[in-house]
Amino acid sequence: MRIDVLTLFPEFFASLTGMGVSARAYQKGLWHLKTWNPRDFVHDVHRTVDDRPYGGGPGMVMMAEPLELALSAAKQDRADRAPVILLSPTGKRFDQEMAARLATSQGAVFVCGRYEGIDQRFIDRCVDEQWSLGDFVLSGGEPALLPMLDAAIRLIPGVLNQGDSHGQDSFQPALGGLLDCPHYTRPEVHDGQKVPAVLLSGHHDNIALWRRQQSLRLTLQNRPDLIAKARQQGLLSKSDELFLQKLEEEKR
Ligand code: 4GO
Repeated sequence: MRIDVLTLFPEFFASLTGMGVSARAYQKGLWHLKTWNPRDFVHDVHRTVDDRPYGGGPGMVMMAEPLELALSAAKQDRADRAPVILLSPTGKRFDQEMAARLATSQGAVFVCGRYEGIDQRFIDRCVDEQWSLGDFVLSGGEPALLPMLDAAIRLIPGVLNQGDSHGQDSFQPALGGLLDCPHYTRPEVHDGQKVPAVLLSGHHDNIALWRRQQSLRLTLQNRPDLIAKARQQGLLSKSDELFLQKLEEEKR
């Protein structure tokens, strides 16, 4: 996965290349990153990358030309047909499935906006897709892109050392798209709070059932939309349905 980013703030991405799982994977060459600063492609005295909006209104708009020059350089350097993806609150909502697809792809060229936004002519001519992290407005595309890249990088084969420790993550197909269950480690008693006894029992079927039911309980409580989706996709067993019915009855 090769990631190119058009950004006025390349330093944002130092956290991914410098710390934790993503940094180790970066050092191992499991993913690549190159940033392109539109400011490096303009040569007027003030190295201007923004201007006032036509039609008036508050704030500034990123100019098309510096972005196009930066994008041309990135595309020439990649020499593939990777999609150009703009981070925007009006884009398609990012999810685990998009992370997984990105992780096993050639990668993408991401465009991070600043100020009030980007000249629409750049978007019309150059952008293939628009992605959103969620229903909120940020001061730039960079803080939306960081978590998306983190989510994808940890899914690249070989990044997480233990077999596939992400098969059991929230939203992964193995869990039927449900939320993950709670986790516990030593000590057995922490400040009077015990670890649930079933997890100490060594009875693997009972443990699997408890975890599944915890996932169902948590998902019904916090994300009933995901229960409906799992049901639609035929990912809930007869035993899942009976347990959900019991939970609904407890509520009444
Ligand atoms: C992306 C970009 C929110 C998102 C952004 C999001 N805000 N929800 N702000 O993914 C153009 C200038 C958009 C600031 C940018």
